[in-house]
Amino acid sequence: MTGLQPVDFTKVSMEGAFWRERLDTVLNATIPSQHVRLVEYGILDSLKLPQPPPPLRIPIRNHGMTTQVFWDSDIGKWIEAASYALRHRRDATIEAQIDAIVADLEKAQAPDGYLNCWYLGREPDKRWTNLRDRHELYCAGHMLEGAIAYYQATGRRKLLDIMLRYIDHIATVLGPGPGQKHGYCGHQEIELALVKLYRLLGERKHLDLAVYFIDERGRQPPHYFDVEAVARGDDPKKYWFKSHEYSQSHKPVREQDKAVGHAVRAMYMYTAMADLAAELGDAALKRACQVLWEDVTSKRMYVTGGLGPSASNEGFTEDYDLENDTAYAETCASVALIFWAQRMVNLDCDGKYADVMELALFNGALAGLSRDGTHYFYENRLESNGDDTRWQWHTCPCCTMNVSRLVASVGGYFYSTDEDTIAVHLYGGSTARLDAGGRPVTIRQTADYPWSGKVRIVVDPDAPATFTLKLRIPGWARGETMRLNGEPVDTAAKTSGYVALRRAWKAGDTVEIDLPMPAERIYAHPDVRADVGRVAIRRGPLVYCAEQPDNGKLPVKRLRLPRGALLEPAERGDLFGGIVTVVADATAMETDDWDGALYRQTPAKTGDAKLTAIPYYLWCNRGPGQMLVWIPEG
Ligand code: FUB
Ligand code: ZN
Repeated sequence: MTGLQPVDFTKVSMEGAFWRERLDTVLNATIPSQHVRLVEYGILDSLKLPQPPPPLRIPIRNHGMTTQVFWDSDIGKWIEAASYALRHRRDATIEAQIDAIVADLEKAQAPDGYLNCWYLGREPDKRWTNLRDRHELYCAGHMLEGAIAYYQATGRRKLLDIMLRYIDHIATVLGPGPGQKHGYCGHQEIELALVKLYRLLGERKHLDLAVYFIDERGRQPPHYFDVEAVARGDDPKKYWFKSHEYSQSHKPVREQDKAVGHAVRAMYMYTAMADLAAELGDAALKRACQVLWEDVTSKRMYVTGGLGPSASNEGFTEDYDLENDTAYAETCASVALIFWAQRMVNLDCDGKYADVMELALFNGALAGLSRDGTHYFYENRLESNGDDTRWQWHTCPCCTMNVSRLVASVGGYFYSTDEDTIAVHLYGGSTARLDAGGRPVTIRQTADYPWSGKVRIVVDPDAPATFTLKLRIPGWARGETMRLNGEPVDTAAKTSGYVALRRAWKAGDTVEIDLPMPAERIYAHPDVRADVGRVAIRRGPLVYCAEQPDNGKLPVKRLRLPRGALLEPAERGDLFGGIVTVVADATAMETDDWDGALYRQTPAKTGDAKLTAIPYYLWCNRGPGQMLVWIPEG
């Protein structure tokens, strides 16, 4: 495998207030409450086979699908999140809950290894007839990730063995051989799960299957999804989503240079491509990832790290089409962008990837989870009229467990290593037990990140050792300083966003980094029509928004931020357990002299106002209300 290796989250203990709070909330509230919902909504019952299937809980919609088809994936994702929780602390209740699921899966599994509870329960003779829409392999991928995580947490193999049998079955049905279906999943996911399995067990057949799915995708003519549509008696021209761009199967993956279609599918696929580029040293796959990265981040990403403006395809549309009040920006897409960014940073150790990983983590993804840990956003608007509310559950609960598995394993995004390097990608109070080429090293970060950019890092190798410590200087940082044992370090000498300190490290060596965090204005490219004449506020890694509860009775949408107004950070111990807000002298458009007119010849008068902005990820925790990320300027 080429490049850096990520450091497992179990090696990084989160101690700083910010991540400790989010992590404890997810462990104590989110993951247990998700199990309650899986029971309440009949999702776990769907594993209890054989039995006559009850009526659908979620009716078939006009595109011929019910999200109930992929309930197995929701269960797999919960097992994964819950298993990560177990690696923080064992919990007999959670283990019993997972074991009960495993017992049901064991009973449900067909003698040939097949295991998809939708098909086994409802359409037993239609297995593998609609890879395009029906998520069979997607479900297998998530269940496999759950099985790997549970095995790693407890050493219990039953679920892993069940899934190994299923994967063997999949490899007999699908593949390049005669008599096999030359198909792949309409919703990518299994590819990255198979790479995880390969990394766990080292069996080449699992990597080969991932390679097959990636290489076969988009090969045509004929297109596999059209062939299977005809075979099941459907007209491929009547495909609801019209184009195979929806599932990124419109051309072979190495030829793709634009991020198109469904955003979560795209991100999972790019993640697997980057994984395979690292495993195989495949330069063409790596190049495709780099080209797609530039496309996504230079023309198709929200300032929050959200992806996909459109609800109709849950994904990408046109360059610079980044509407705010209708933004889809699914939580899953930001979570999956973090996965992809992590793979890219390990391929190249370039800070531009870590910058986006951090952006999506603190903004697009975290916004998906409420402060109490039991309410969610699926769509992440960047502007609200006050009609958005967080929900407790969803007919499509994919985002809930994506955000819990992310937060439960957040320490895994902080570091990576190779035999001679420890790279620090993220900052935050933590203690990490790492290994630089067989030399054990403890790294302690003391920081009040993301509220302050002052970070103190103590490096404690078990025995003096020579290696390179790479420290990321975030792309947003200006005027940063660094000291090593009190001596200034020239941060201008950084390469690709990282300062590399190579030396014989000894216990107690200390690096102090100061990343000044002024609140600053961000402007969008002029072709982002939705943001013309508007400005966003960012401080460090956090994007801010103006939300109604902090801005009095005046509707937030009437606020304007003058170009010259000072943006002042303000510590607010009374809000959300202690945060930094940004305040500014603003103006507000007045309406009291409009006398009911809709139009008139003169613009609205403006009066003085005060603007208070909070971190975007915290919005809509005090009930619905107006919210703006992009504030009109002037
Ligand atoms: O289709 C499975 C998941 O549900 C997708 O990743 C989400 O976008 C939602 O459609
Ligand atoms: Zn989702």
